[in-house]
Amino acid sequence: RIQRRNIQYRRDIDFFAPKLIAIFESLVPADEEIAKQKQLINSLNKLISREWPHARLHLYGSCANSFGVSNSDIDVCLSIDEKELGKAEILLKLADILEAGNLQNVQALTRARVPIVKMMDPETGLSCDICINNLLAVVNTKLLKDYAMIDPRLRQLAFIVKHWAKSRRVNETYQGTLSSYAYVIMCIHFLQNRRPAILPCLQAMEATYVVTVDNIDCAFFDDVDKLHAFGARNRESISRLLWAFFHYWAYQHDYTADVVSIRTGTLISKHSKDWTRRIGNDRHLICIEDPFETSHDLGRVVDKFTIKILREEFERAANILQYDPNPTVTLFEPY
Ligand code: 3AT
Ligand code: MG
Repeated sequence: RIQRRNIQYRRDIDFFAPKLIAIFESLVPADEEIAKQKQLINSLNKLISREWPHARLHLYGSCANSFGVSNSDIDVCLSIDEKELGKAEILLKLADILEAGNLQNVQALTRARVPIVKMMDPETGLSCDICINNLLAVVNTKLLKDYAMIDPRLRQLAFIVKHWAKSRRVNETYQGTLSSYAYVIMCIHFLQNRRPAILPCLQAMEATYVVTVDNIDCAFFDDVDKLHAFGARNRESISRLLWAFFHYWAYQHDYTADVVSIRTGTLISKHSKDWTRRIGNDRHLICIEDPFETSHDLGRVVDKFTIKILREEFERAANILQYDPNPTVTLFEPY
């Protein structure tokens, strides 16, 4: 199936760049929405600190990594050092605190893969999920946010790819397709590997941010203000990049041998990670290494049926961007 086709861009490839930018802009949340999220976190922090003075809430996921579209749910992590209580007990107590604080639809899902409390704030209308001590997610949120500040084309590309994935229903991990987090990592990897490169590899640079979370050392260069001109030598438009992204995943990526790794900034081999065969439920049919939990393949949810669906969708997108007269409409047609 690997065709390694080197197709030339259509000659008018840049004509739809302004349309893509307009789509990106329509997806970015307004400042008021960001302000509402901060307001909610502040009021929740006050509620919680009465009961647990040392606990703190962190925003993570798309509301904090700068890849969130408007009206998405907000992801919150409670960091708490409670020796006596187990996670489930903390969640149940948290649910009580929130109910007493007049939050609505409070539900503790203690047996989910990632146990959370769900709730809705009637004042702002925002829904949020609170998990406990998932600090690696807080650190990977910061990594994604730092990458986004280096070159504006990362956010543009990732918003459009996420929008495409939602429209085509290939952003549903419980159905065997990829998470938003995985798509953003794929975009970062892609931009690290343009020539000239559009993004550096922050984890390969001198570390200015170092934390240890769950025995994993997380270290990367985070003084990204110094990198704002990093991608300037590459002048590719967003339409060219989107075209090349889908061409890569449709026709060039070697699914049998390669692992996408933003930690190293290059492709690494499945062989080196022992990801060449199915182990338990991990099938490794599309391999995307988590930047910190390096034994974690973000593609593990993909099975022999959904890999076909994904690859057909990559091909569909590549062909639309190559031939369709109205690519910015056809690309997002609902599945
Ligand atoms: P949406 O806008 O909600 O679709 P998101 O960025 O919030 O996108 P997810 O809902 O997929 O992304 O995940 C929320 C955060 O949880 C993102 C990331 O910090 C963390 N996360 C998600 N999946 C994983 C994973 N497999 N491994 C480690 N961290 C993850
Ligand atoms: Mg989310």
